[in-house]
Amino acid sequence: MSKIGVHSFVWSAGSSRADLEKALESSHSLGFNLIEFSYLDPAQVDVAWLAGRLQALKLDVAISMGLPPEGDLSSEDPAVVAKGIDILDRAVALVRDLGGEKLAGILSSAHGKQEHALTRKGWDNSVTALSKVADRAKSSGVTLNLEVVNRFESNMLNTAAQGLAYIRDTGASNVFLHLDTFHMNIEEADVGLAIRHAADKIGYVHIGESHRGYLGTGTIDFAAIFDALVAIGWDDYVTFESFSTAIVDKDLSLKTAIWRNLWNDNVALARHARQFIELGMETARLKAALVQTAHVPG
Ligand SMILES: [Mn+2]
Repeated sequence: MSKIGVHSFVWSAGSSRADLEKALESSHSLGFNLIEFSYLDPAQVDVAWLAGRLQALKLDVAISMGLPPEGDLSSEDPAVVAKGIDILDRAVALVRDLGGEKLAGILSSAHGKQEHALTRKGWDNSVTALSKVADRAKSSGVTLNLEVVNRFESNMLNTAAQGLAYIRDTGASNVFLHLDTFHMNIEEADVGLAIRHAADKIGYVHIGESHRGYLGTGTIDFAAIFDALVAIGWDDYVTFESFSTAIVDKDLSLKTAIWRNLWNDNVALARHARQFIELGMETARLKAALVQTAHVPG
């Protein structure tokens, strides 16, 4: 059995109690083990209630986010960096208060297409600021998982190797990579090799298709990805992420350029994704066992 999660935007981009309840119940009834929410504002959402519902349904939780331009840790403006630190500290507190362990997403820079290349000073500012956040997050038992995204969504960490260099510079033990097959498919020389190379620093995984719709209906070689995950002994969460114009979050849908309607029936989509990941991982385990089995004349 694999540990399989689902991004709540498969269900709803709303954060009303009814929207959250629907997302929780849908995830639970389809057999997912984790639900990922985009950052929820504790001023709008009853965090204690949500933590209780997660526990009652035995669902693990992860929070993801992308820093806004005004909180870009890689800015050369100290006030912008300070704002980014504040945003991340709040997100760490939310993960802790929900009973989770993982903060994920674009945490080292702003999320969005940039009009300038990252500077050395920007890299250093980000490393220094994120190290502080990571240090404080330790006492909450929260890890920071840096999503490596394609060039159109950040000018900082576009490959797993860049992410490894960044983590090395922080010197922190609770900072990991958040890898996403959609982004890796655009930037990595070889997705499977990149997973193997980054093995001991991977903290979270997103599974998404090349067009962000139904798994297996795009161009990503998922067999190679499942093989790599099995080869590195991955036994943590693999979370399905998919976007369609059927469910619109004003901010995220624009930043991720969701212009097409790739599905309407989210239950059918999520059921298919869960089966696809489960079967893919199981098949990869069977293959790994086969190549290790020597049949000799008895
Ligand atoms: Mn992702």
